[in-house]
Amino acid sequence: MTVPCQYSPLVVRRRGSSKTRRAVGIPRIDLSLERSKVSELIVKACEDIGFFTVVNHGIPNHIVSRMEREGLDFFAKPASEKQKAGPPSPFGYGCKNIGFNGDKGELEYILMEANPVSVNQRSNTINSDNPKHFSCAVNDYIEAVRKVACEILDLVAEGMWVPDKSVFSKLIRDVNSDSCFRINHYPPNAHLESWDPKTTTTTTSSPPPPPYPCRIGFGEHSDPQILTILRSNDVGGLQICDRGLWIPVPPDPAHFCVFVGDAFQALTNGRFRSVRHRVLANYSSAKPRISTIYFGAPPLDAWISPLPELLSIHTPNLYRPFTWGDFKNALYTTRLADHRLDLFKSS
Ligand code: GA4
Repeated sequence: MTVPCQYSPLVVRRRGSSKTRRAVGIPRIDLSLERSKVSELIVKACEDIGFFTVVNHGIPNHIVSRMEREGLDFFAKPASEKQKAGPPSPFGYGCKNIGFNGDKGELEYILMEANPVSVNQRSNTINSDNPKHFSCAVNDYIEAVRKVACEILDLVAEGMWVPDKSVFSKLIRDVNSDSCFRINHYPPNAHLESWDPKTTTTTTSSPPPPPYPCRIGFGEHSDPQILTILRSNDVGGLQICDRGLWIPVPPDPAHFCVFVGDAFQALTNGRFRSVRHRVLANYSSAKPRISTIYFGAPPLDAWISPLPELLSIHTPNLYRPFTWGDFKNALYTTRLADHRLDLFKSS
């Protein structure tokens, strides 16, 4: 599917002569600020759009850059090599097919369970020359990102004045947590990639102007888990949906994007909104986009029921009780864009 690639003038301003585009309305939260302020800002962002970015998160640069390098090395391999790690069932290497129900996207990916035993096993097919390199990079990265995810969940509990501050984080800290990890790789913009100023016959020194035909890299959806933490290189393409408007998220390799997932929406009885998002491929860069994504999920047998503090006669439970396992079963019978939580609404 091809979609218009330009930014909407309604939501993006150009500032001064700099080329940076700043989306209006995307909360950017500095985790080093005063704790009560940070928790207030996080709760507000989860309620307003279900999305924010964080800076000063404390994840060391070397962990992030080693992860990116391992990912890029894998995707640079010949197709026949990469296919040894696939097809995804649902874990493994995938190319263009997403899930089991016919969804397609302009990307390649690796999907795996976010625990060291599974990561170590899978690394043998991903980097057979040096599986330890890959598994260490992934395990260190997941550990660092999970820590930030837990910290954010504790801040949420504090900001909502919930007595048990670890009520959310303990779900993803659990040894049986069903969290997963994904590396997505989107192709570069072929128009820019093939443009070479030395060989061009035109008199201009700039590449062909936009709009470029953009393709869907990863189609519109909400994440099913509790919290998602995404980091990308400096290539854009991610868009979040806020009140029907698609808002581009300016790429920044130093920040992490945080998404409220469906399970968090249910745990907060709809007070938080899981954010719908998508990624456009062939966007604005001659470089591929690479993103690493941690999906924090509870154990399969954990109940996803709202905190009692959030229920009252005026705010009854919006969803019937279900376990994360029940939700996962429903997940694989649906299409990417489906509103899966609706299947669990109370009658
Ligand atoms: C979307 C979020 C995560 O990437 C993911 C995806 C999963 C997959 O790629 O296997 C799903 C998708 C995601 C939701 C609906 C089903 C399952 C593809 C798909 C069509 C890993 C997840 O947990 O749910």
